[in-house]
Amino acid sequence: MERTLSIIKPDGVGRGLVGEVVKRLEASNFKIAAMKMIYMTKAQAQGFYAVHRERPFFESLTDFMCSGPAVVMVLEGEDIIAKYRELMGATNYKEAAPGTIRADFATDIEKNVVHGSDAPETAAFEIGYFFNAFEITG
Ligand code: IDP
Ligand code: MG
Repeated sequence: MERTLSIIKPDGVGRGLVGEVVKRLEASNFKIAAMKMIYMTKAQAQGFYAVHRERPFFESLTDFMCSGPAVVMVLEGEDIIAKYRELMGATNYKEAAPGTIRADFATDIEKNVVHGSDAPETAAFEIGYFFNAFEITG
């Protein structure tokens, strides 16, 4: 049993893709254990993406993440980290497999609609960053 953090990024929310993404999660039988809409501050985005602070795209990425509301979710299930990353597709939508969320909807390597944790340790940090235990229905 594993948990992962999913974010529908501001481009996804702004373009009206919340329903589409949630539909794909449910069609894959992924359990949504928590969900809410947030509007990140710059400091919150910088803390969330702290691992990328030395990367050239950090400033632009953190501006993007606080450019509008986002939907954060906790997904739960066996091997859910890998399964959700497969449903999302590669970071660069041009390299994402056909039928994945990013291949179908991303417009840019940065504006790629969704986020998903990449390992159990990062998932634990990312879930705790946005949710307290009472908000996760399990
Ligand atoms: P991931 O979201 O697939 O895990 P990461 O390498 O962790 O990809 O990068 C985090 C986010 O930073 C990406 O989802 C994307 O929005 C943005 N990003 C990654 N690489 C680049 C880049 O080369 N240019 C601009 N933005 C990037
Ligand atoms: Mg990542």
